[in-house]
Amino acid sequence: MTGSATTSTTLSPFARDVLSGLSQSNPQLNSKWFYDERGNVLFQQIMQCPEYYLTDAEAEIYRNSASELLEEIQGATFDMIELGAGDGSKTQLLIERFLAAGARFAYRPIDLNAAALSEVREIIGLRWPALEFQAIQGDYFEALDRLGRSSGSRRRLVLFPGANIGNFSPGEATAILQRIRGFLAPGDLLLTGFDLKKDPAVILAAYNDPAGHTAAFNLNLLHRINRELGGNFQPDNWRHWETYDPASGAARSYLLPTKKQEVTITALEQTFTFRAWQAISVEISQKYSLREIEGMADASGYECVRHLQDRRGYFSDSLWRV
Ligand code: AVI
Repeated sequence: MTGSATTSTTLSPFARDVLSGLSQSNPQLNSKWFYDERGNVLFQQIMQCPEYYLTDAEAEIYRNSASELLEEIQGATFDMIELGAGDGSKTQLLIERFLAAGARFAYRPIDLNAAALSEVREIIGLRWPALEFQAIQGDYFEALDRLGRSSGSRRRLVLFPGANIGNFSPGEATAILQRIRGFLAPGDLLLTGFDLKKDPAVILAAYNDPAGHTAAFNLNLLHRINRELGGNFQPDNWRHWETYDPASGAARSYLLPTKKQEVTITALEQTFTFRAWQAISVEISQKYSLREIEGMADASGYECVRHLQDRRGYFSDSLWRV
């Protein structure tokens, strides 16, 4: 890959990230940019694929774990803060069970996607109009900043669902979990969804569904660059490629050009040349063992209280306490 010309205009965060990612000798794009309007639709389709076991596994855990969570909260009034709420459907399983058990709590979902949050607001308003509800639009830490530090007078139960933590390297994940801890007080709880190490064939199938939803989701990033930054990627000349390393637990997605490509991105005033089969790395989906999760709790300043798992042992929502 080679770049030519320089850019002097002020770039959007997306443009800046694309410029720095594609300028590296091993080019990369950050998976956080997958989620434009089209990307959100494609991700919903992935979550409905039979091969993508993560969503059902976590829903099963949420359906079966309300009483264990309430046991740890010990009757306190609490704020349930959700990082990356999406459509909130899994969390509604918990809310339903918490309310049936007489728990006293407010629900405060955080998400970048304003449309998803207003859908959640509407559903919660219809199903449980008396439930204290506050949707906060923004990235996790902006939103947590707005909520302020935990006073300790009202417990916090922070949900970090969906194996979103897996989209960061283990080092970055530890730093994020440490940072979340800064918003919590002793006794507060964090429930994080981790996808577990398992049969590599099961993992590879989840990120390589035969219907092609995952390929379309990843390739949408090239379309997004074309749409928003005036790029001329030819997505038909790129292939989605998934790998899984059972030793490290890293599932990685790449986009590979099937022949040499010259791509001009107008907003960056740059032309990038990709050799045939020169990979752009686009996503990590890190898998963990229970021991690694416990080590991460330790390294980020929590006590690991328990692992809540689905019956197949594919996924763990691990409960940590400050
Ligand atoms: C959002 N995140 C946890 C998903 C995952 O499993 O890494 C994103 C995804 N990428 C491809 N399929 C799903």
